[in-house]
Amino acid sequence: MLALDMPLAKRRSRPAPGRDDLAWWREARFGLFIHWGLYAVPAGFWKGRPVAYAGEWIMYHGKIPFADYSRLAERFHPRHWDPAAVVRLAKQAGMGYLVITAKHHDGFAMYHSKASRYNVVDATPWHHDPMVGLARECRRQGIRLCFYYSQDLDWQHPDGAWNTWDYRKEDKDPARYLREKVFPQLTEILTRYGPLGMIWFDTPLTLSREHSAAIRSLVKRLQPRCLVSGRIGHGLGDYSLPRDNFLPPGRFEGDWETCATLNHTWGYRKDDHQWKSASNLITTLVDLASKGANYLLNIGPDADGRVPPASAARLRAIGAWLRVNGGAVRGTLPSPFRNGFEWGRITTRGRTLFFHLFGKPGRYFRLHGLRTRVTGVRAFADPGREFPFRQAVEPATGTPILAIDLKGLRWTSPVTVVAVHLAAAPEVEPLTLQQPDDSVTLIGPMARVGTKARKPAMRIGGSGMSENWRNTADYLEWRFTVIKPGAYDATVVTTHQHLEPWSGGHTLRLECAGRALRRVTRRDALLPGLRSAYYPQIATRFGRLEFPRPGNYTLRLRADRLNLLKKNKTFFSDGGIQFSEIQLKPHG
Ligand code: H79
Repeated sequence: MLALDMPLAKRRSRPAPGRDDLAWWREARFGLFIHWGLYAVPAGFWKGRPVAYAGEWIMYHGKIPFADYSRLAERFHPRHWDPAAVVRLAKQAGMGYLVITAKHHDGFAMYHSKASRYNVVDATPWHHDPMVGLARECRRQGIRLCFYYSQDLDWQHPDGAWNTWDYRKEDKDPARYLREKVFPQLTEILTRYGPLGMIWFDTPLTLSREHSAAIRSLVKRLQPRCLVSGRIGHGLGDYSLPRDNFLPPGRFEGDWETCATLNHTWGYRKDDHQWKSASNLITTLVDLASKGANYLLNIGPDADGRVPPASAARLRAIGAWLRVNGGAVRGTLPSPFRNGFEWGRITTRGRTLFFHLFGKPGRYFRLHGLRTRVTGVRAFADPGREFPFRQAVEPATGTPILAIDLKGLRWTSPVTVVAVHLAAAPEVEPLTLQQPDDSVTLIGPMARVGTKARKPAMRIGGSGMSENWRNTADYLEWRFTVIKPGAYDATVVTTHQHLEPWSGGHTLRLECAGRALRRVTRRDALLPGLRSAYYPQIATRFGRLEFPRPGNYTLRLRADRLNLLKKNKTFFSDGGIQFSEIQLKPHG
């Protein structure tokens, strides 16, 4: 499987940067992505017709000959490009870094390159290097400048990957492409614009480990503290990336960043008006922070250099929320719980937990599983306001319960933060717990992978997704605590990337509390929620379980029969079962 994310097994060989090199990036939690290039000129349309998929891929999907595509440069004269305003927008949004396309897959350099005349100064009537002003503004306004650089796909250079309509695949020599273009251009961007926060490499689809390693060492030789994104390939990045727009089922392992769009495209498309709401974006930022990931959110300026007003408005709305609540996001550590909650998320700083309440909070709040003594509860936006709380232990299971009376808490839409101060560093119950709303949610990152074979082939990857679940010997197993005995309905949720086929029709067996429920995974319902937009959450109802008394139970999920279709295999998916979660809810 060619995965964009880095399976944990591979990351073991990842060279560890000095802890300090990642410190600024962890602290920032939130960055601006900018996709800007020649593709902004056609804006998703070629010869009057829309070309499907993200705007920056138009050359590829339209199989546009280089001779035609390169003439877009003659029309690139962005009168409204304003680097000071763009950096100010990032600041207003509360972001700490900015990543701009120095060269995307189309091969066009958006800075003055000596290594290739196919660049914004030499090939356009604008004759202007936008990165000079941008670097200056970043320095002035205090934002880390980073460059995106497509190291593998390049549709201009005959030896670059994936242009097979102009050049024969058999003739391609990747070493020559690296020597003639990638190394010289990386040297340019790393030596001309001052210190860079990172080079954001992307789509490692064809380069060898040796080539990725050579690219990495070039970056580190020229700027030792410059980070290298996980998509350099072969587990050689300084941190990991899941797929575009991915939201994890639970806390990540290690350092991660989710890059995401405000609408659906990265490079400007004039027909993409499907904007995410500000409240969706704020909630997503909180979700990712609680799971230990950065959020890199994209704008695609148009051919005149204008940031779409809908993008700017959303970024400012996030910034307005962060001005009040940013201290509960920036510089925080992830939640001590691996799972999220129906009611919201948790981030941590030292001995303080920040409870991020989604939606309008009710008066009485309860949390299960926090072992540490609480010393005080305050409104984050109004620290003068303290709330009464009580800690107790549920007698039947020993589950610690924290109850807070939030009477008088002022709601800061869409997320309200409550600071919970502890007597020591937070410690939580290790098992999955029944929640105060009586539900139990079992997620991949909380499971043990078992097998009837000698060694499991399936695993839960660092992003929390099941990988290589293509056999009947392996299973997932959870221990969890039931507080309220009774009848529960079990639902198994599987998923897929929205543009790729779902791998369904597998016969799964769920064993728990003396029962075995056997069902074929099918689309009984699509669950709502943040994750569903790019990873539809497909629910299969499995039926009823009985928990006769409070206490700990074990649940096992395995495949009795697989329905592995060739057509479900894609570039990024192995076609196996993509497990998301199991939900247990009181029957009825
Ligand atoms: O720069 C943005 C995207 O252009 C780039 N990453 C973000 C940050 C990116 N685009 N697509 N991908 C990464 C994943 C590649 C998807 C593909 Fe396909 C699936 C390539 C081949 C199969 C899409 C569908 C392109 C061709 C068919």
